[in-house]
Amino acid sequence: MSILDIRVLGDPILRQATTPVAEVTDEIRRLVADMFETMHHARGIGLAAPQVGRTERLAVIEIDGEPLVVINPEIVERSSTKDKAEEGCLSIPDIYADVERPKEVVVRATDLDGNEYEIEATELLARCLQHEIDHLDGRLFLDYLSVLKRTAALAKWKLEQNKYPGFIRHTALETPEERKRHEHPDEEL
Ligand code: K1U
Ligand code: ZN
Repeated sequence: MSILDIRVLGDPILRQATTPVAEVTDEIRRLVADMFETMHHARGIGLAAPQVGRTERLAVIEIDGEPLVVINPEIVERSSTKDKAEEGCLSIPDIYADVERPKEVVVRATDLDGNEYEIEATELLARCLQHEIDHLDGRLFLDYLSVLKRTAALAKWKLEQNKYPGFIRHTALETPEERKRHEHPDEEL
């Protein structure tokens, strides 16, 4: 398994729509294993293929030790009730903002055995699924912010982005101090 580089804001791949996975092959399973390893190393709760420079429509999530692989995911139902909570993004390190999203969603996806399934999600899982599916459609959480908040977030990012030449975050090379700095402020090691 390998820790992959993560593409950061400014890399055009983060704005491209992905291509559905035609067949779940061993190559797809290897990509998924590498994405889990990368997500764990970066201390995230989700990771979508474009974030590691790939165009396949798939993402991985792990919340409370429960791994979830979503291949070709689609949201088939959204609650009308909305919820606002803070989000971060491994492709926009150190920038956080409150985002309003449907509180509950039903997602249809394919698993690693090639079987279709549906998952009803609430709370953080619902939020994370929406965040990852947005990545697969070329959307980022910044797109939901007011002009004022987006401008402030982008101004902060301007000060950070020179740390990532070529829009690449060399995840495997980050020192323990850097990894700790990128953690969400509420998180404890
Ligand atoms: O896709 C990504 O960039 C991963 C992202 C997923 C995510 C976090 C928060 C809400 C929705 C989706 C992260 O894992 S960011 C790091 C993180 O663990 C975190 C940040 C803010 C709140 C909770 C967790
Ligand atoms: Zn993200």
